[in-house]
Amino acid sequence: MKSKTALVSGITGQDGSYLAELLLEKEYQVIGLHRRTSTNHFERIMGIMGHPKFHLHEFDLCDSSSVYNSIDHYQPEEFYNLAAQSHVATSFNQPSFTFDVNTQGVVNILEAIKNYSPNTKLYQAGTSEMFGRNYSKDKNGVKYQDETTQFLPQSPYGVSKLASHRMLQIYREAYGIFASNGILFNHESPRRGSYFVTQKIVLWIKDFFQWCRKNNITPVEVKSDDENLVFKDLSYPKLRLGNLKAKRDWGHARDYVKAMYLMLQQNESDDYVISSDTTNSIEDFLSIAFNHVGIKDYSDYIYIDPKFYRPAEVDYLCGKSTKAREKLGWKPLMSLNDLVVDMLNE
Ligand code: NAP
Ligand code: F7E
Repeated sequence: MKSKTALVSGITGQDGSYLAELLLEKEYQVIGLHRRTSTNHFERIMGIMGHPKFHLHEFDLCDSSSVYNSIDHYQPEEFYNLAAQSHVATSFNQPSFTFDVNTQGVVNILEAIKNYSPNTKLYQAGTSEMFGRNYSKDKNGVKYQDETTQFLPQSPYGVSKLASHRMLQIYREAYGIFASNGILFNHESPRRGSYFVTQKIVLWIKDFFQWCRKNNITPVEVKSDDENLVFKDLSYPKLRLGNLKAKRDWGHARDYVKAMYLMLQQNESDDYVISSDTTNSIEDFLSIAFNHVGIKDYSDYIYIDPKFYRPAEVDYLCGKSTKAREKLGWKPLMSLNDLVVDMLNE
């Protein structure tokens, strides 16, 4: 039987790398779409480079001709659009660029599928950021977000993703294209970008422990001054963070890419929340991570830097993924604790 072909944009990112591994296990031919960069950015996909069913194809989501040509050329059974300007804080500094990639880029894909490859099934990487400040409440007053919760994005990133979410629904209804929106809550892994808060915390802990080892210092021996940790005449900068009160629903990226795949195996396209259905603050994440390395109280090790506060914040995210669990048969296998251990051990 001829194997299916999947185009995966954002192949050099966290999710692209895990999804490609999953699809290769399922014997797909995987075409990884990547943009040209001046430095090598293939770190996350080194493990699959050279796989006989894996190929790279140069493309930029903002260049409509490259989007049209790749879809027309490969006529893929499935297209997973994971490419994005994905950093929320950056979207406040670069709102136009964020819209070019996250919204216009998606319109480019939809138009290409409509005109050149109408049987291609599309997955679009939507986000819990679209809920922004809004939530629903269950009968016990517990706050959550699911597919019926109204969107109220709080960032240019959230708005750009909401526009593309709606565009998929319109193309689905107007032209009969198979186009499914994932509404994914935060998912992390050892491959998470270093500017996201979980990885920033984990990398700081690793670097600090390495510095301690190099200088024969026991990590709990250091003293705290305002912005630094000090030991005799040595000093090490504290972990600088912004708002620690925000709550996030964190899962493991390896679990979440399975949901993307399952969405495209259905007979009908639809929209699905994918989440762990639990919520924790940045403070909770800090406690778990520092506890794992033997530090009971993290407070002396961090410095609150106003630079990392956002102009507008999303305070509370907690998904309810009942629909995905019932219709797709999906459920996450890794807890937050498992995730932290995996990130620290890498
Ligand atoms: P990521 O690690 O930041 O990866 C983003 C990818 O998009 C990178 O491969 C990047 O390429 C590529 N890209 C950016 N602009 C592009 C352009 N103009 N043309 C082609 N490629 C471009 O993001 P992720 O965490 O894997 O997330 C995957 C998707 O899920 C994103 O759309 C994100 O917005 C969405 N999402 C993520 C989460 C989460 O918690 N991780 C939650 C909900 C939704 P370079 O390597 O060249 O930069
Ligand atoms: O921030 C707070 C920050 O940047 C989480 C993306 O994958 O998930 C991600 O977006 C929280 C926020 O993720 C720092 O204010 C405190 O409240 O790790 P983050 P995010 O903004 O939730 C969604 C679902 C996506 O779709 C996005 O693509 O942590 N925070 N101090 C900090 N955040 C960062 N980055 N750096 C800090 O120093």
